[in-house]
Amino acid sequence: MRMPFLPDLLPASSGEEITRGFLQELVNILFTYICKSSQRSSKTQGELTLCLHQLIFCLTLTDAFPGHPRFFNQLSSGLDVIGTAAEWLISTANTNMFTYEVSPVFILMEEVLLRKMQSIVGWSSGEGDGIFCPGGTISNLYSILVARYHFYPEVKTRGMGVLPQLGIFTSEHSHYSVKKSAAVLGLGTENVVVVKCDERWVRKMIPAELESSIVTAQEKGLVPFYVNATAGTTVYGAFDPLDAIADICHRHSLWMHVDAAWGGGLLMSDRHRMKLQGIERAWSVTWNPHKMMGVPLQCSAILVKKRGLLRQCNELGAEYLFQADKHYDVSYDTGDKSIQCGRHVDAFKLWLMWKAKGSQGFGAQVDKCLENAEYLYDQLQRRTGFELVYKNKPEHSNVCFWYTPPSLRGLPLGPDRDTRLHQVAPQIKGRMMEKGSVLIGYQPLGAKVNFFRCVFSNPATQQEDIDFLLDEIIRLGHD
Ligand code: ABU
Repeated sequence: MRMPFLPDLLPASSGEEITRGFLQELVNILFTYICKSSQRSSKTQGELTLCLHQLIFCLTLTDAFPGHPRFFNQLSSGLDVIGTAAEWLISTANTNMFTYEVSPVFILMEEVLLRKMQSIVGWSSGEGDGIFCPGGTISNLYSILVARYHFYPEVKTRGMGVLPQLGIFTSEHSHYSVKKSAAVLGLGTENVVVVKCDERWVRKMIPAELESSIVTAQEKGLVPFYVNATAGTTVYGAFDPLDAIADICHRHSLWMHVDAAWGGGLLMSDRHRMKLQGIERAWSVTWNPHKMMGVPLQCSAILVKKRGLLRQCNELGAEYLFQADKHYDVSYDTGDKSIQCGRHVDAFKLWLMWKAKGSQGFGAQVDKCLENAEYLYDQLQRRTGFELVYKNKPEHSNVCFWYTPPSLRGLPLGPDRDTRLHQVAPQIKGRMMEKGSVLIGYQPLGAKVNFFRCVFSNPATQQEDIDFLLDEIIRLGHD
């Protein structure tokens, strides 16, 4: 049903006043939302009512509020006001990132940002290319796509028939997007070789295991071409040993990708960037500013060391869009580097936040999140009923732990206790969601029964929120 006032809004003639009233009401609603979601007295999830009186329109949604200081559920959280303003501006501009002619300033901003990120990764000024794309999974997919094209450029025109059975290597704690990309690209998930991690230390890929997996795969007829190293695994926040992996890739002439979707933010911190030592040797890097740097979703980059490869791999030169005889330098028509056609202006959010905070501001934000993780780690060791999943100090802001309610504490270790402990985290989380007081994720992993994963990426979170989380788990974990 069409709303009765709709014909009066711009672009209707004389529509300015009604449009101004409508948008001002919307800004008030959004402002209320922002205030509410940052207040500790608000719920971390619950009903969100949008009432636009001018529209005689009310909508009630049930949703989570990732900007809430007690939202620990996802790697992306927080609500940055500058980033939000940028997103509003982008929506209003409603332009498209495929050609310079429709987005001249945003295209140049993207270029400036990509170069800055490449230099932070450690590539020299003559090196580096990239593009912003929708999320870490798509960035990882790009890395496999360009790696395959680098070794087998004829795949673009002649298809899969020209390829041998290619092998991809990634750690057992890497993100599932590596397997997903192998499926999407027709390489097959069974040709993704999962490399063992060090279980005593912090779940890093074991370089010797990588090397022996490569040799074994070759003996079985697979042709290795690509290794994914993870800088900041999703659950444990572990950093693979990048230099050692780079040595192996060099020895075997393999493409080295670093999935720094989660860990890339640490490059902004003088205190923590050495955890990514060796990233400069990667041939491609995934980095999600929408995670640790708090840029509003989505903002993800794929960086490729070899200039021109992305374009060669993906360009089709559709003549209605990418005419070669335009009056400007068509290398700025960056859209053909992408597998998309239309593309959202994600780079502007990062650009504006960088202008506002500077690199130091981002660094301080990252340091604060890691301090919060250390605080939680200390508290878990002091409090009764909590147990760390691994004992080492966290490298990133992930802290994984079990809570054992009083009724389970006397049980002997074994399958019965495990079965009951497995049910604890989902039950507590269910109670959290009903109450809306705090939100945290959980998962099983390998032989480990369900445990909580707390992640910090919201600069609004304070130590009092961490105390609250632990107290609330105890309250909600009653038998
Ligand atoms: N790459 C998506 C990460 C999902 C999470 O927040 O755990």
